[in-house]
Amino acid sequence: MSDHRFSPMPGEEPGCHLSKKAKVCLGILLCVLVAVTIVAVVVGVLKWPRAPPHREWNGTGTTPHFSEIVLGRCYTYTQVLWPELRHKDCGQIGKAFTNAFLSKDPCNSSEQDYQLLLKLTNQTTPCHTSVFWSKSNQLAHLYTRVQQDMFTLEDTLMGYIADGLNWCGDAGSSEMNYQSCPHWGKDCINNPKSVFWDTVSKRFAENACGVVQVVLNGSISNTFDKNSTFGRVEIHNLHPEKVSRLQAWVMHDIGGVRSHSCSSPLINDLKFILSQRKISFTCQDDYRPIKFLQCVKNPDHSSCSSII
Ligand code: N1C
Repeated sequence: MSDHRFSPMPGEEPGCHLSKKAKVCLGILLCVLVAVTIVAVVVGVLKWPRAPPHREWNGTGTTPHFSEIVLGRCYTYTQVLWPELRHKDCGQIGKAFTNAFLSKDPCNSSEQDYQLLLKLTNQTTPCHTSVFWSKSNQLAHLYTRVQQDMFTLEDTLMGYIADGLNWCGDAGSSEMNYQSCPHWGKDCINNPKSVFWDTVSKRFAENACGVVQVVLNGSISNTFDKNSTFGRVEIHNLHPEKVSRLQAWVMHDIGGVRSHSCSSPLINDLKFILSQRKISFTCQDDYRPIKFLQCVKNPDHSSCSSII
């Protein structure tokens, strides 16, 4: 008969036949193994190839939650404000926007980078509705907010999405740089944001037709600046076959200085450029509908009591 023993014999240790010495050795071996594993894990974590840190620039970094803001603004514009554009694919637009600058050298941005984004956001606005501006951002937008049939670039889908945001990436990383972005003057001119505004401003001007308007700031020294986006990009991209006239409104701050008016040589420079481009030009100081808006903010100023 076979020996079916389930309990140890007297004096025999249950289930284990190792000597005490062997057990100590095994314990030490186990400890060494655990220690080696811990060291290996720590070294592995420390030496794991991590994305190199972003370069440091002099400009403000990418706006926090950039992608979410772009997506939210796109849906607000296409689903709420202009439902005739509800067919626009905001997911694609968001991707095209980030792909335009992610994993790329932020000092080597080009018009080409934004071509898909431009295509996805194309939009036609009626003739006689384009409003350009230079150094008069707030006032020009107050004007088009009241005159709802007029459009600044920021009243179009692309301008609405990007207005006030910052963005840049890095050639060595697929992430956005939230710390800093190249500054136009201190780092490089071909940065993603400057190239973007030049590119979309060019398209905005190319698409304009009929009588177009520009709101200029007559209370600063560079009322018309040949190096501004308006002076450098937009006036040179208006199509004379489509644009019959540029109407300038030279606005002066309420109670502010009058640095330039329609009769200033600076405004003549603008007139001259347009005459060369075969576009007629008219100019008016302190256009009443816009002056009214300035007066809403300064109702007690003496210059506001006589405009009605
Ligand atoms: O350089 P600017 O003005 O003459 O540019 C304004 C001009 C407008 O007519 C717009 O169509 O160019 C277009 N444009 C914008 O719409 C825009 N939104 C925000 C140009 N720039 C725009 N920004 C930012 O303001 C951008 O960062 C750019 O550098 C400034 C230019 O403002 P500006 O000098 O007063």
